[in-house]
Amino acid sequence: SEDGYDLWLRYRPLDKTARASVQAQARSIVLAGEPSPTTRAAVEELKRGLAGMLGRDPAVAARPGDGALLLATPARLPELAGATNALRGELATLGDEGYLLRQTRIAGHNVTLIAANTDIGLLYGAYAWLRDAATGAKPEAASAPKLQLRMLNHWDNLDRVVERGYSGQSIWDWWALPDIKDQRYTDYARANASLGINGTVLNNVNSKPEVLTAPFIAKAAAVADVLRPYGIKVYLSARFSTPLELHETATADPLSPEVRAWWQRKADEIYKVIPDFGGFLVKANSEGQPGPQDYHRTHADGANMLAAALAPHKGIVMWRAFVYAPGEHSASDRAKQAYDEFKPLDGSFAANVLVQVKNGAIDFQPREPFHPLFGAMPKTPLMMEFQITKEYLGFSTDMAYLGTMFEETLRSDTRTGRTVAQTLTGMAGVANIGSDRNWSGSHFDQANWYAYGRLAWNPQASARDIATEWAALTFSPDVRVTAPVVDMLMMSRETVVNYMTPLGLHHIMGTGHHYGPAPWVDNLERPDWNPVYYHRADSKGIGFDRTASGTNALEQYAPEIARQYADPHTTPEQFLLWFHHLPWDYVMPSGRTLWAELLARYDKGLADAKSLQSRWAALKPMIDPRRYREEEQRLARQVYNATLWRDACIAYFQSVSGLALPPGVQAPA
Ligand code: GCW
Repeated sequence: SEDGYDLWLRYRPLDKTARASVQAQARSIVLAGEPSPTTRAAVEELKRGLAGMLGRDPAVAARPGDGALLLATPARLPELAGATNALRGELATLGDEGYLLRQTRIAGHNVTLIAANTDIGLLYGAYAWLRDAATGAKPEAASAPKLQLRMLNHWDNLDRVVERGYSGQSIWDWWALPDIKDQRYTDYARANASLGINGTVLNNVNSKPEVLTAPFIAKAAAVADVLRPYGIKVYLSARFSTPLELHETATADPLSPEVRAWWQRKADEIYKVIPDFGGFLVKANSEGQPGPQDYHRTHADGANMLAAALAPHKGIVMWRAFVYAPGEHSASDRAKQAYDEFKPLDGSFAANVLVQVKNGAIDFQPREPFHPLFGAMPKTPLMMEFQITKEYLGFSTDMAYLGTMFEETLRSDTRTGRTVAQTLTGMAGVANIGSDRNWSGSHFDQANWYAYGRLAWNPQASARDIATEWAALTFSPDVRVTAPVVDMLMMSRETVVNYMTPLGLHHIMGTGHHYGPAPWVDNLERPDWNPVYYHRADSKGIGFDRTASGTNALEQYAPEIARQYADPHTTPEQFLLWFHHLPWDYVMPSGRTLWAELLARYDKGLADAKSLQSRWAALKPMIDPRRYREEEQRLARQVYNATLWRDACIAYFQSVSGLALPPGVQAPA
């Protein structure tokens, strides 16, 4: 359909050549052994996919014949266990979730084999085969996830309002659950399983005590039942003061025996109804949330107490490092707080605790240098927290493909012997999913969900390859569509950076909504709520000095980085004003003054937003009318937003710098 509900699982009719090849690979679908809920999901998806791509219902057979698409694990098919050493050897390296696609001879027949060690591996393999079929790729692959935990975090409240959600209400209908399980939950599971997502936190990190009461646990259990066959575990965000607020304990002190016993009982209660419950995600002592520091305990004390309650059931705690509170850091440099609080705790977390760190030290800005905690906590398993929902990148109106942004962070070299990606055990993405027909508000934003999932499976994957795959699956495999769509995706995030926060500027969005520009705001109660805190522009210059002459946040990075970035001339231009306060006449590599460069960037941002719009217009004959129109409207709004950003920022910075606009540039009306 053209409403976007099918996401990248559209299974549109193939052209003649592709059809012949797919037909030859799948004359019948054969599952070796007895069906399980997971293999049933795999076979159903293959049937759906083949029916769509070939235009007729595929045969399902009990025994392999020539041309069968065969799903098998060694346990399901003794011939597979007896297969060539090469095949067996390869399978052995793929673990519990990997899969292998191969055209080979098994049990006396030429088959296309989807092999894995487990049923969930078969499901992932089925999705991979379908992806190859739909994009014309050869079904030859062996793949296993590089990260253990591949999570979505929903910031969904129980009243279905989604914090920073721009695509309708929460898909979780808490009122109707547990009796009524919307078909959407199944389709959600399919979409996520197709990417290899294996966990989901159902509720907002700004959590409520009610979440952990029996009625809500029953509702979460109903969702878990739907997601289980797809390999997706359910997790909940737990409010640290839950027992106290439910009036079941007199304190929430993590060292109090009464509190520890309460959490233990709570964990036992949850596992009775959700036997494979994943565990808790916790936001503590941040933005007004309760936490162990309220009792003069550390983050480790708090996390370990919950971890002890979950450990007997194999559950985990994901403890967030996004800590941001009034006090010394707020007055000097908010960017330093997480490192200062967490780095000293490295080595003191229980084995089933992971520390979940946002990609950057401020807050999901259009561009941030990687968070200094990556590489700095070698004794603690870390999760990357990315934001898929575009809180600071124009919500679901502005086009901004985040694949390039995720890739930039993951590939950053921490200079501790590892890239950021190599420091990770898991990844969490703050979901952009809502009840809108197309799930993400904008069709292009589906690409961000997709790219997140693909990178969680393989953080070394290329953002461009992922974009190409997504465009082929979502619009058409025709290169006349994919090439221009991929070009748009690839330029889109830099476009947003340029018209919002070029050269390392950050957090100059309107406080509260975070949508439009407000660099002038300076009168809010807390210093770090004010955009002026971040850009520090005055008559002499602009930028945040995070070197030794300023807050020295730079010292939180490995010495090589700290040394390189101490000098503006060797600081990457994209982070210049993140680390340095520089005079307006500072000479940039382009030969322009900083002031002229800033203006040029804002101009480029606007010009590129217009270019996105005209590129889309050129695609009109190739895109179905509904999706064309829905994005056309958004791209027009994006040009408006870019104009507003450029004009407002230039007018404001000019009022501070007192500098003239260069010849040819007109003062904004
Ligand atoms: O990005 C900021 C958001 C808050 C959010 C917080 C967090 C869930 O503006 O809405 O709260 O971060 O990550 O905890």
